[in-house]
Amino acid sequence: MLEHLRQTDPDLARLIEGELNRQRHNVELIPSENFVSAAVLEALGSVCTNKYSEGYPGKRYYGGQEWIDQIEQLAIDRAKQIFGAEHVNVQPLSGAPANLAVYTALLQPGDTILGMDLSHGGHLTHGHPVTFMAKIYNFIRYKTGADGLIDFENLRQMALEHKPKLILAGFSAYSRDLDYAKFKVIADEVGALTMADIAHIAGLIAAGELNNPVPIFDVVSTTTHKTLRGPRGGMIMCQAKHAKAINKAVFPGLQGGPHEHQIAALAVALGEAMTPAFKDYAKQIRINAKVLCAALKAGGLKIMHGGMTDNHLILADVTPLGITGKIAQTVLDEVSITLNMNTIPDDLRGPLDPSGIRLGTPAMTTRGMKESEMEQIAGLILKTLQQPNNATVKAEVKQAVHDLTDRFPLYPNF
Ligand code: DSN
Repeated sequence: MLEHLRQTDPDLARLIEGELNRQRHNVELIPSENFVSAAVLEALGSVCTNKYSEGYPGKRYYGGQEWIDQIEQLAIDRAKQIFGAEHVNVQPLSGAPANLAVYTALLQPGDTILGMDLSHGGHLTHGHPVTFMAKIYNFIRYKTGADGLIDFENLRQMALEHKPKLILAGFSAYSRDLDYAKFKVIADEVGALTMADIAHIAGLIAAGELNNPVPIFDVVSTTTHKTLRGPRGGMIMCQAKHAKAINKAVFPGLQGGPHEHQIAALAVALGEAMTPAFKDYAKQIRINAKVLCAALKAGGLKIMHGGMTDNHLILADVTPLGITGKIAQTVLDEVSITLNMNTIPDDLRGPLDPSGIRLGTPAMTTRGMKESEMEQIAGLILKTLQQPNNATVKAEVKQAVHDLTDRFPLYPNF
């Protein structure tokens, strides 16, 4: 890799090699990250980046689309088959633009959207006041209850009171599977449309490991680079009756020329997601998350959302150990273990120094790690967090992390 870049731009080549080495030697636990295959990287770095192709397959505004049309159609067809979708748009540049496109397609400015509160597991684009979307639409937010699970009674009361045009199911920091039928019943009761944002769990749904909202919801948005293990990007799946509105919202409503190199790489990832090996991968992600979760809980971390995980991620309160999420993230960075600090439901601390950490298993499962490695990683995390100021302990942990990652090579042929 980088054979040309090393010649033409050694400064940049050195920086990319630094990042590759970091990825090789770190235990990567940010639950939204993953390692794509070499085949996905090849498609992403392909000549498709040279092409403009505003429009959709068979209906473009520029000539020379005979190959690009087939590439985009292949991605669409694979996504339709995997998720059982009536219509798919693969052009959103990432998750936030995909969500904005859904709102643009289905709603008018000022309309009400009922989504999940950020500190309870939702996402910024589900209506956090700091987003531009929150200036356009009237977001109201449901929360989790005392048991750590989504409080459907409260959600229903909010829906009855506020009569949202759209009810949004989805999260970026919630560790349980969703009962989409329950959302649908409430939405039908108040005449709301249904949207799911499956950005974190698309790969687990693709493999049949988690419930699939696509057959019963109006629209489902996702990113393509998390558990789905594709390139950075977004995708919208919807019922046929919304197809025209969704397509118009993405282009020309919000975007210009699609990134066809990214769409080509998505086609590769979707092809991979159809294989038995990917099903095994998704199953192992969940097994690994359960093992990691149980070991951290046994070590004194307070696990949110009912004390367990159904999916790939874990949200844990680290304050029982006498530290904050920021301290945890910082000291774990020092020992080459990467995760992110995160607020916990109704956190009394702020997002820049919250009470919790969020971690997950997609990336390390891609490396081939299984239950015993998860036990080991949990032990290394706990050892570090129990003595965050002990330099000897941190040196030992860092060495153990490097020994562990060396046993599971990343991109061995580069
Ligand atoms: N940044 C992504 C995550 O980590 O969940 C979501 O946007």
